[in-house]
Amino acid sequence: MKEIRGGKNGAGQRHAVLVTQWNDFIVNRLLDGAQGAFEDHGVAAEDVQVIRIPGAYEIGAAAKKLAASGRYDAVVCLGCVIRGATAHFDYVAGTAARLIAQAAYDTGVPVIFGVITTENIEQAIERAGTKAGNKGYEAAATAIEMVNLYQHLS
Ligand code: INI
Repeated sequence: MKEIRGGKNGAGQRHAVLVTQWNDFIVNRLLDGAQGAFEDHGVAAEDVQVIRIPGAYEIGAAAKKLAASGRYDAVVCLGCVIRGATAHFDYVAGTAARLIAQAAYDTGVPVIFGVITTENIEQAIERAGTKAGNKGYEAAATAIEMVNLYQHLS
């Protein structure tokens, strides 16, 4: 059997990182994690463009524009949606997840879902560099691997 795998070397790759301003005390920790992953895997700091965006609801459309621009090999989406008392959470989180997937599907560029969706603030903290790892690190490492994988697939 033969196997294809993306690999973790990000040297020469260009990444866009979309970062929400909502829940920035959590999301900035995700961005720290993403930065750590880029450093660990050889992506140069000048090849990473951070873009601040209002909320997770806006991420999908902006991600599609960035992915279609030809300027980036991948787009990493970082955000945090915390459930409140109303159905707002479902609309915001659902739209973010759906449109991020669609941006990747429509453009053929890896668009990575680094948006944490939690029941409460404690769960968000756990996923932003404490008990449950750092989802920003995981998202950036996934982006690097997907760029390498797509080079093998096309
Ligand atoms: N946006 C988030 O990124 N996280 C949230 O938890 C959140 N809550 O709870 O409402 C949130 N709302 C704003 C939304 O993403 C849009 O910016 C807003 O609805 C304007 O379109």
